[in-house]
Amino acid sequence: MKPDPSTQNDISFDDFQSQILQDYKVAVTSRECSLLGRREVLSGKAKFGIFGDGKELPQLAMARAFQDGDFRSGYYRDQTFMMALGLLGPKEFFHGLYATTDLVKEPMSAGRQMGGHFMTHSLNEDGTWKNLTKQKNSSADISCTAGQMPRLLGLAQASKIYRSLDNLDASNFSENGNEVAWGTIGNASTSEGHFFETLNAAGVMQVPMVISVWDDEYGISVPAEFHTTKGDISEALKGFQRDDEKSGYEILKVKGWDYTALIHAFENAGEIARENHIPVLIHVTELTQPQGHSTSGSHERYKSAERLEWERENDCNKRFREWIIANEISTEEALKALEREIKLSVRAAKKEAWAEFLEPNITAKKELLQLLDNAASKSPNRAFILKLKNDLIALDEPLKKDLASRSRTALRYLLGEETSEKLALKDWISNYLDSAQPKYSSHLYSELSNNATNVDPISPQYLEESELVDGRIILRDNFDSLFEKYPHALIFGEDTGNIGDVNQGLEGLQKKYGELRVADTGIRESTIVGQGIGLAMRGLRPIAEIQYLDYILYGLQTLSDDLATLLYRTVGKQKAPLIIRTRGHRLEGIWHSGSPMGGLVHLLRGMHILVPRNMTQAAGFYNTLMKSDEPALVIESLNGYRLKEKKPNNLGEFCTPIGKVEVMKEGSDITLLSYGSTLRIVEKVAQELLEVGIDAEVIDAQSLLPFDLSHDTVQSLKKTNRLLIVDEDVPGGCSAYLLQKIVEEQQGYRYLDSAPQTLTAKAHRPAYASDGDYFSKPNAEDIFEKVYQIMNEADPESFPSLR
Ligand SMILES: Cc1ncc(C[n+]2csc(CCOP(=O)(O)OP(=O)(O)O)c2C)c(N)n1
Ligand SMILES: [Mg+2]
Repeated sequence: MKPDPSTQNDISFDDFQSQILQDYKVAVTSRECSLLGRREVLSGKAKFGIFGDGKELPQLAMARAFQDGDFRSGYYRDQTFMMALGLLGPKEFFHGLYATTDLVKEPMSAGRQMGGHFMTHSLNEDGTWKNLTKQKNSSADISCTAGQMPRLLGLAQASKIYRSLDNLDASNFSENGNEVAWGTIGNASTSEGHFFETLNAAGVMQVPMVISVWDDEYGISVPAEFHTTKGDISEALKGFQRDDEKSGYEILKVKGWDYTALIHAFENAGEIARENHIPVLIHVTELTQPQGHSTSGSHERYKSAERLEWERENDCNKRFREWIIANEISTEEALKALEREIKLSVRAAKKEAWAEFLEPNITAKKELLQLLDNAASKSPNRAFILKLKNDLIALDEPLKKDLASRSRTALRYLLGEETSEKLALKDWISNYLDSAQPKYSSHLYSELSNNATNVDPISPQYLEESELVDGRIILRDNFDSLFEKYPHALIFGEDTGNIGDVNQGLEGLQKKYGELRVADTGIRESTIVGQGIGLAMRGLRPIAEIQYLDYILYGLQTLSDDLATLLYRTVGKQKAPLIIRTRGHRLEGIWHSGSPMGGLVHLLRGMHILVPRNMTQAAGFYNTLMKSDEPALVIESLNGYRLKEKKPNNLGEFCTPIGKVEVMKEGSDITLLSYGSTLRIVEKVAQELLEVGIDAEVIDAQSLLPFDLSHDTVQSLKKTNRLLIVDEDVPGGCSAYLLQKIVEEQQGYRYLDSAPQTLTAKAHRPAYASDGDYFSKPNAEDIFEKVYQIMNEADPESFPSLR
């Protein structure tokens, strides 16, 4: 019986046959990589392994439906898909497993990510965009299960935006919005909120997204009935199915070992999504895990003998092979020969990769042995150094850490010696560390010349007759200028569109720029963030609004794990210049006056965090960020929208510098550093302090990440010799971060005559109403008394005790 090629797009039987054999070749290659990969981990050459075995067949089908310009947002099982598209070969696969730190050899992350995390390069060497419509794209994976989902929404929505807005230059990103965003997720991970949130949002927005669920009925050791209602995700999601009256999803269900059904399903899904921008869910069932979940344990511990037997019988590669033979596409002998050949070539690739991984270390080892020998020859501690040398000789397969650790230890035996041999060793160590460290630490922020901290500051300009207006008017009119100036800019969030945000900073702008550029969203913070990430990865300039800072916690996982790590984990090969706009600090109550800045500055390294004191400064930050290409969080002061500010006449142009503090009042007795809403109180108190003879210098931090790049704060300490940091975070929160920056990094301790101190909110959340605020956050009297107390301690005669 010959298989019927009629499910294909009218290809000949010969083509159909060679397509099948090509797919089989990839399936076997991928499987062989998984099998050998596991052994590499168990033998200690690689640290951890998680592989795509048992999921090969559906990925081949997905690859066949995937077109240039499309994007994948998937997870660690997708090696076969990457191989089928020619984006990953066996040698790169093993380089990934070993963590080779060379992006040419290990294009998925230069060893920063575990194997099984995939990406393609969106950016050229100089940071400019590649033409993404001419390549197959994979957004960089993250390990957190379902963490790939929020981003998928934005990747899909970008096609909709490009199809709908016609004044956009889409040349590198889209051809009439014809690109599909393909998501993959494990069955158990569909239990995560991110999955449901994304699913719902994409159904509402009707974007070209195809989500494939690889269902192997387990999430590590836990079977389906613990994860999913009815133990079956497509069954549970039936209400999402579109019908004649209402739009929704096309939901397909297909068995993971059924080649023709898979090809058919993915082709069908691709067409529906691509042409009509209808989201599709493909539930791929009956998949297996031939080697268990990962190298961390064996599945024999938790699967029954029957289940294990079923998995062996229904292994998708095995059934594909049987089908090929039964349908006379090839013969047992021919397949055996092919499999033998593949085995040999994968083994050879593995060997080559390991040799290439070791090669620089072996070279460095030779150099180091010579240097140790030289140093030992002149040292009274010769025996100890030679012991280190011999230990090193015994290491046939040295890691960088072996070399760094032994060479640094050797220096301890050379203490007090001043020979040229010791000097040579010292130099070698410094050079070695200097060249190794960036391989692990570069690209936390943009290393390009147009990065956000390099944007030239431009002051706001005022005319004599410039009017005083509510702060929100400055924001609104500045956004208006920005949307005019940047056709790729768009903003969205809860209540952002129709009413122009809850504080009317976007009043009237939806009418002017349309519902796609100034948009309302559902209440779903993590996919608001993900939407922004995906849009930004496809060349748009999104501003995602989180209604209140307190609710950023819902989006924090996506911000921290995905956005903040993107440039780092791709070594600068992908970027998402997303601006998060939110409002926080002082207002009222436990969930409307939060200022969890310590948490944010720690969890969002890789982003800029800006805390403007007023709306002019805020607008200036947006203008600066739009000129660069880095992700940032801008926190507007909740109680500042109705305060009067003078309206600049260069809206859209003036730029607040990032990483620069501003001295608000000069003084000689003490430096008061603050930011956001609290800064206003500090400024007021500084005036009151003058009345008791204390002349405080007041500094606005305004940019927390990065903070004070030119070290201006320590200049102030040189003058005042005293430091108080005031904020409304918890004790030991952001104020402790600032203290570390000033005292340690800027070496402020050298100039202090009093203990450096912090004044913060109470450790609990702020209580409601004016009294709640007074007793929860630092108030004017607290600040006054704290400063006075510091002065009293320093000079009790001039400043007798107050309270
Ligand atoms: C947020 C999060 N929780 C837990 C884990 C640990 N973990 C890794 S894989 C996994 C199971 C995932 O199962 P499933 O989604 O079915 O994918 P499969 O590995 O079976 O293909 C778990 C719990 C994780 N990586 N991320
Ligand atoms: Mg699973």
